[in-house]
Amino acid sequence: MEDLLGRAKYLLAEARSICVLTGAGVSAESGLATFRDSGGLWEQHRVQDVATPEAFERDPALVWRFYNARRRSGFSAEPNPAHLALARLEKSKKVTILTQNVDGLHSKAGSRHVLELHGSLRRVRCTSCGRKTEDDPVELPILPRCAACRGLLRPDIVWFGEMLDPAVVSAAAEALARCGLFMVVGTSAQVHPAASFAFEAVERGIPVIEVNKEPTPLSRLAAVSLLGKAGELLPKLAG
Ligand code: BV8
Ligand code: ZN
Repeated sequence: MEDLLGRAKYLLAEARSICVLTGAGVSAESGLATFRDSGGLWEQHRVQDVATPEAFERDPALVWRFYNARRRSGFSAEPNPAHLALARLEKSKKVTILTQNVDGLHSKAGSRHVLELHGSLRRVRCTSCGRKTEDDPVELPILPRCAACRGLLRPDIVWFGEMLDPAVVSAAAEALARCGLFMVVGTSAQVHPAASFAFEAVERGIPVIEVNKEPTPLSRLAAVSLLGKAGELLPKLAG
């Protein structure tokens, strides 16, 4: 492991511009549940019941109860040493974070260039007029209504089967095109198109450092795959 850490440190020292793709594992040590691990969110809820547009059409109250609970835990969570190490990296490197997380913890830790690929728990969007708002109370009434037009509000989150915001995707593609190192932290690398950015980096010959508690489909393609907790490894790697 020391050798691998040394190799990762070398790759990091060499790079001026870095992209970091993060997933639920980076927030696990902040006390937030991941999705696909044992005890994760998808063990307690079926994806089709809470994270698709069809689920929201069928039973918006069920979906809102799920997201009110996520808002409760997400709003009170604090960044952990992994988020803080990534934020500190910005002092010496150009860092763009591509996160699949909707918890806002990278920004809370001080990272300034964060692309939220799957939206944000803090924002809601009107299903009638499209108006977006944030900083509502933590728990929204069921069912929450738009202040402008009384339309039904939904979480401003990208559900399965929905398109990612094209502006966010193109900003991520630009960051990927100019980076000299791609890091992947705490994601099972199974959800696309988010995971595709990491595979695209491999195809372009950009070195990839992966940090994860367990191997993923990306591990054998990465230049260095570090197995362990993000909150322990990232401070060692990034200083
Ligand atoms: C779309 C929001 C176009 C909810 C989420 C190509 C191939 C195959 C399938 C597809 C494909 N392209 C599209 C698809 C379909 C689908 C998809 O990817 N399906 C997969 C699962 C088969 N994708 C889509 O639908 C996307 N849209 O493609 O649009 C389109 C549109 C219409 C018609 C056709 C095409 C939209 C995807 C958005 C999904 N939204 N959720 C919410 O958050 O409330 S996904 C959900 O998964 C979360 O957002 C989460 O961020 C994301 C990824 O999960 P991870 O973050 O990786 O979490 P996971 O639990 O899996 O893993 C945690 C990891 O951390 C583990 O590896 C664990 O070992 C590690 N870990 C744990 N603790 C630690 C740790 N590591 C380090 N330290 C620790 N302490
Ligand atoms: Zn409205």
